[in-house]
Amino acid sequence: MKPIQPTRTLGRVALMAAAFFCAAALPRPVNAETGTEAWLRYPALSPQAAKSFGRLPPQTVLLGDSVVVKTAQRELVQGVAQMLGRTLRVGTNSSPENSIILGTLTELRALIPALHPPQEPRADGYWLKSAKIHGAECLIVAGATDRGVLYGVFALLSKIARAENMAAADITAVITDMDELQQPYAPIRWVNQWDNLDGRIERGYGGPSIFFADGKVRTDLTRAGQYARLLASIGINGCTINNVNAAPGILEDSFIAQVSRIADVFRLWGVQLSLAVDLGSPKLIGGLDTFDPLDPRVAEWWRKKVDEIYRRIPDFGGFVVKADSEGRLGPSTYGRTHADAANVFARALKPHGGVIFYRAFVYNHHLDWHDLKNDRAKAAYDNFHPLDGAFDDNAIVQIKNGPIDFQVREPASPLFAGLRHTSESIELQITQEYTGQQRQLCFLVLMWKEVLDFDMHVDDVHIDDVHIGGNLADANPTPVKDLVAGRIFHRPVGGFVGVANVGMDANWLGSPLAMANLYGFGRLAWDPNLSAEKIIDEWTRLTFGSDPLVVKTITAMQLNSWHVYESYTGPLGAGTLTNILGNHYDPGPESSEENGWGQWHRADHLGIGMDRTIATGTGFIGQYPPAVQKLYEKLADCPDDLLLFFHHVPYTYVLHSGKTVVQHIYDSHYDGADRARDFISQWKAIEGHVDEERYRDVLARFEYQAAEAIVWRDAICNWIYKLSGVPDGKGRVGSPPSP
Ligand code: GCV
Repeated sequence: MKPIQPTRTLGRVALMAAAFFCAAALPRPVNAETGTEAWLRYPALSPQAAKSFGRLPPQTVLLGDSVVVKTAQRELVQGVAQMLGRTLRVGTNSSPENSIILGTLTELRALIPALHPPQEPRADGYWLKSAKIHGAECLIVAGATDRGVLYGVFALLSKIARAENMAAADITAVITDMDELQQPYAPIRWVNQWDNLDGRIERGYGGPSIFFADGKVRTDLTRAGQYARLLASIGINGCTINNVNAAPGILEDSFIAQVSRIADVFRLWGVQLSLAVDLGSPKLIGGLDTFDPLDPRVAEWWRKKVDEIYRRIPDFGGFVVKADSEGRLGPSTYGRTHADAANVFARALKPHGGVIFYRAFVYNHHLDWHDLKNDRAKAAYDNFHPLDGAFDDNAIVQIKNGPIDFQVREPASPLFAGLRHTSESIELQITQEYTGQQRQLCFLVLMWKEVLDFDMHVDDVHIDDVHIGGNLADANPTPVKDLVAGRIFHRPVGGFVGVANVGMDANWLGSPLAMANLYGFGRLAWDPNLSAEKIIDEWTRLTFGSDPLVVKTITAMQLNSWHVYESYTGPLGAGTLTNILGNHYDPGPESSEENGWGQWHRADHLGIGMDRTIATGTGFIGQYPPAVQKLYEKLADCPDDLLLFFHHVPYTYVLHSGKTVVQHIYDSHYDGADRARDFISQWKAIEGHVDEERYRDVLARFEYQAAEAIVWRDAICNWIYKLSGVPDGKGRVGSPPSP
C-alpha cells in the first residue's frame, strides 16, 4: 500500500461539497429499503403478473441431498412465496409430477432417462426445461453440478422478478416453453476482498469488514452468509476473504480454526473460501530461518500448512499471493523467480485440488523518474513473460486489466497475450478506488467490456475450443476474454477475479447504485458476451422494480456514468489525474510526477503524455503482438481516448476529432461537469417512483458529485492552463480569446 499523505488543498469549493455531502445524510423513513437485499429483494408482483404464473407447478421436488441443493430449494420456496404469494409444497421424488424438479443432470437421467439437454453443460452450468411427466407439467432445474442447480434456481427467480410488465402469454411461456441451457465462460469466477484482520478494508468504501473485527473472525457471520448468497446468485464460486497485503497471522493454526467458520457459512452457497498469504510466512510465523521457495524445508512447511487447512476446510479454494510488490516480501530475496514462488504453493495445493493465484502486479515503485525510458507499464510483462511455461498447471497468473493500476482508462495489459503456456485470470476492480470511491457514479461494466472484447491479435493460435453457439476458429479473434478463460492455448484453468471490498454498510458498497458493478462483474464472469445494456437492465429491474420510467432513467444514467467520470478526471488516456500519493480520489495531477511510483503523465510546459512508442519512447508498445503495435505506435493512428497513454504530444496537437489536445481537455472537463450536474435533474424525475430512502440517498450523492465535478474541472483546467499557457478558446480558463 502506498503511504498515505495528507491530501493537497482542494480549496473552498471542495470543502463546501464535503460539508454538503455530510449535511445531506437524511433520516431514514420507516419501512425504507436499506439495500441489504440488493438484487434479491423478491418483491410481491402485481396481482395480474402473479396470476399469469398460475401454471407454475405447486410443489418442488429435490433429487439430491447436498447442502447446496437444499439451499437451492429453500431459496426457491422463499422467492416464490414473496413474489407470487404462494407456498410451494415440498414433495418427494417418488411423485415428481406437477413439480419444479431440482437436481443434477445425473440424478435427472436416473429419474427420466429420455430427457437430455441439447448439449452437456460445463461444470456449474444448468438447464431450465419445461417437460411433461405422466402428462403433468413440470419445470426442471438441472445442474451439471450441485452449484449448477443453485444457479439455475437463481436464474428462474430472476426471471420471475423481472416479469412485472411482461405480457401474460410471455409469462406463461416461461413456465410451459422453457428450454434454456446456460454455462459459465470459465471455471474461475472469484471475488477478492482486501479486508485486514483489524476490520479495516484497504480501498473499501462500504464500512468495515464483514469477516474480521479486532484481529479476530467476527462472532456473528450473518453478513458473510448474506454475501455468499449474493455471490452465488450471480454465479461467483470463490471468495478470498483477506487483503493481498496479507497479515502472516492469517495462517496461524488458531486463526485457521476461526476462518473455517466463514467457510462453513460460504459452503451452503457453493462459494469456496480462499486466503491471501504472505510468501514470507515460513519465516515470519513458521519458525524457519528462511522463506526461500526452493528450500525443501520451506516446501515442507507449506505442504503441512496446506494439509492442516484442508483438514479444517475440505473445500478450501487456494491462495492469492502478492510478492515483490509495493514492499511485500518476494522470491527476489533469494534470487528466485516468481514461478519458483508460485510453484511451492501449487505443489502443496495440488493433491487437494486447490489453485494458487499469483499476482502479476509486480513493479518497482522506486523507479528513477528522470529517465524517460523507465516505464512502470512494462513491469508485468517484463517479469512474467520470460517465465511462461514455468508455472505448474494449478498456478494462475492474476493480471490487472491494464498495465498500471485500475485507472479510469487504460489499454489491455499486453501480458494477456504474453503467456501461452500459463493459466491466467483477469483482475477487475469493483470497488471504485480511482473511479469515484462510490461517492460518484461510475458503472464499470462498459470499461471492463472494452478490455474483455479487445482483440490481442495473437498470431499462430491453434484453437480447438468451440464457443457456445459459434465456432471460434471461424473468425480467429483472440479477445482478452478468451485468453483469460483458457479457451486459447489449451490452458487448464482460468477466468475472472473482481476486487469487491463490500463492507458492513447495509447496502454493502456504500452506495445503492454502486452495487451494479458487483452484479455486472458476476454476470460478465458468467458470460462476457452479455451486453452492458442487458446487464444494467436486469440489475435495475431487480434492484428498483420494472417501472418503465425508473428503468429508462437509471439504465441511461449508469450507461453514461463512466464516460462522464472519465471526462472530468482523466480524458485522453492520461490516467486518473488524482492524488496518487494520498486518497486516490481528489484531483492532484502534480502528485503523479517526480516520484518513483511511475504513474507519470509527463506533463510540462511543452506537452503532455507518456511516449511509450517503440521508435522513441519506453518501448512498451513493443510488448503487444504486431497488429496491436500497429494500432498504437503511429501517432496519427492512435485512438484519441488512449492518446496520452501512448504518446507525448504538444498541447496544440490536433486530435482525430479536429480539436487540439488542450482544447479537448478544457471542453471535456466543462462538458463532464455539466453532465454530472444533469444527473440531479435526471434522478429527480423518478421521485415517487422509487422508495424514499434510496431516492434521497442517491440524490444527495448526485448533488455532491455535481460539486465535486466542478472541483475537478477547475483544478485540472487551471493546472493545464498554468502549464501550457494556452487559454481556453471559449474563454472559460485563462485570458479570453482576442476579439
Ligand atoms: C492492496 C494499488 C492500491 C493498493 C493495493 C494495490 C494492489 O496500489 O492502491 O491499495 O493494495 O494496488 O493491487 O496490490
